[in-house]
Amino acid sequence: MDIGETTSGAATPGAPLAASVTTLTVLAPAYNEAEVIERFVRGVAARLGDGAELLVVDDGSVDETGAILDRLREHLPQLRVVTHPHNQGMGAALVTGFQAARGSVIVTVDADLSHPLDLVDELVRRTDEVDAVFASRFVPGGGMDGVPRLRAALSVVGNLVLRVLFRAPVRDLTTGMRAYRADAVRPLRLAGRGFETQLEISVRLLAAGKAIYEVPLVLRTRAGGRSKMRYIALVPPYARVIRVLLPLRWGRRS
Ligand SMILES: Nc1nc2c(ncn2[C@@H]2O[C@H](COP(=O)(O)OP(=O)(O)OP(=O)(O)O)[C@@H](O)[C@H]2O)c(=O)[nH]1
Ligand SMILES: [Mg+2]
Repeated sequence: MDIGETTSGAATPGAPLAASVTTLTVLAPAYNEAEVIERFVRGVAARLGDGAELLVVDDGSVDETGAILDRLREHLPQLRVVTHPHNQGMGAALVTGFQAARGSVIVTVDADLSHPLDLVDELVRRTDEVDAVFASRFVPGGGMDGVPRLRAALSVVGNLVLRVLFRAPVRDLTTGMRAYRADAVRPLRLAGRGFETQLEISVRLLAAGKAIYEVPLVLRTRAGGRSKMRYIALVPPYARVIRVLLPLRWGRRS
């Protein structure tokens, strides 16, 4: 499998070879992922085709994540790292990544190996037809494997409520594994800084009339390290973002 292709200019005899164009950015937000980041980076790098890049946004990690990325960068030219001096949140890292990405397609994946890297190819391919492709736990064939019960239950119920609230024709509004056409996601003005940003992106894409397609995802539990998800701390930012987004309910034109 080969993720990403290099497109070059027309093969006009005698013409200089056009500089290769990056077509794909795999974008991973990472915060204190020292236990898994090397396995993750090597796993992605092994699958990247020419002209594709892996962009890790290290969001002020205070463990060895930054040092490991520095070392890996020396011999993995496809790896790019953007570092926030202080932790700003997963959504803030995505916003940084969307602006820094060089690919015309951007695939977001968690850095904890909970997302199947073999799915990246299919997500990218489907962006030929639609603006965004979500890897969804809640379409036939999708699910969660080994994810703690409370976490799984919250995801199921939360997504059900959000879907009804926003009248959204998308089943997994909060999934972290997605492919976007860069020109669809980059113009979004995102207020979220944390995990709630995934919901914000979903709703803003729909409100902008963008087409979203879902493919099944079996989410695994993280391969190592500690979860950054704090359930109680999620409530205020989710409440804030829901209040901001409600006027954008899908199908409502106001
Ligand atoms: N840049 C950035 N990334 C973060 C932050 N918090 C979490 N992440 C990353 O976002 C991804 C998802 O975070 P997780 O802690 O795995 O959250 P989760 O997937 O909901 O929960 P678990 O897999 O159960 O831990 C991982 O790649 C994290 O490293 C943050 O504050 N900043
Ligand atoms: Mg995770």
